[in-house]
Amino acid sequence: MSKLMVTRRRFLGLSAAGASSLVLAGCDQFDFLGDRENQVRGVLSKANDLTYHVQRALVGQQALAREYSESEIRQGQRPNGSRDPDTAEYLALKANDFADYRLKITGLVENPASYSLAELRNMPERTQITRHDCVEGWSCIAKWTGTQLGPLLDAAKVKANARFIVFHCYDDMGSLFSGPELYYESCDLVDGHHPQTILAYGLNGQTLPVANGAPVRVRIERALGYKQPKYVHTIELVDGFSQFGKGKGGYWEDHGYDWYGGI
Ligand SMILES: Nc1nc2c(c(=O)[nH]1)N[C@H]1C(S)=C(S)[C@@H](COP(=O)(O)O)O[C@H]1N2
Ligand SMILES: [Mo]
Repeated sequence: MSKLMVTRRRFLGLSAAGASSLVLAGCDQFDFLGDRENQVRGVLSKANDLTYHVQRALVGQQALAREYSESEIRQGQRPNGSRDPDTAEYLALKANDFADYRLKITGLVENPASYSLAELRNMPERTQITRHDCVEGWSCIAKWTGTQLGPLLDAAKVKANARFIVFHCYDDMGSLFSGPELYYESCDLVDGHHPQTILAYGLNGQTLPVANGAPVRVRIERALGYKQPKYVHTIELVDGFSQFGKGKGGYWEDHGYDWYGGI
């Protein structure tokens, strides 16, 4: 029994180190993650599952991601992925400077809610300077301003059977070939209530630009770039992911990335 535990611990240590050095090493090492046939990907997913449980147990559920000072912001937040969504719904909202935007909270909640941008901006505000790490091998330090998700979840009264939070986005990542694939992401309730999990409407002291997810994008600071959904319109409390996309909990997860994506 104890021998097994030691072996398992050693494996955990090694896999956590392996995963983070891959993140630091940059883009080349990560390119294969998109390849479904690659053997290494299964191993990495397993390491990631273990990292998730180990982080939750050892790091503490609400440990903060590192925050930086103004002087460490060296450049603008580099836009990546969708930069200018062209779905009809999004274009209509953008044409009116998002005056008609509503953020909905739905699913397994007692009190479904819907908020305008003005209402979100009037809520208590949190500003944090954090580092965004994209698996493509680049990082940016940026200042994000928004309102915490936790109090909104409390106001919505999350039901006891809810386990995850799904973020639905306006942008379509699909092609003629694949058909529509709307971007979506998810996290657990611990990350949903984390003090640095915010619905961001400001970036580096300005209104959040379209390229970075206007009018509202979520920041989940202990996770990789693809776990930071832009153009969010609905926050849905769920007990599983099977009814969304290919069932893996996010657009990039459906294409082979790991669900937890912790850093
Ligand atoms: N809706 C949506 N959210 C998204 C993406 C996207 O294409 N669409 N790309 C993700 C990826 S891979 C990264 S690295 C970040 C990029 O955020 P930025 O454009 O503000 O740098 O957004 C993430 N969230
Ligand atoms: Mo990314």
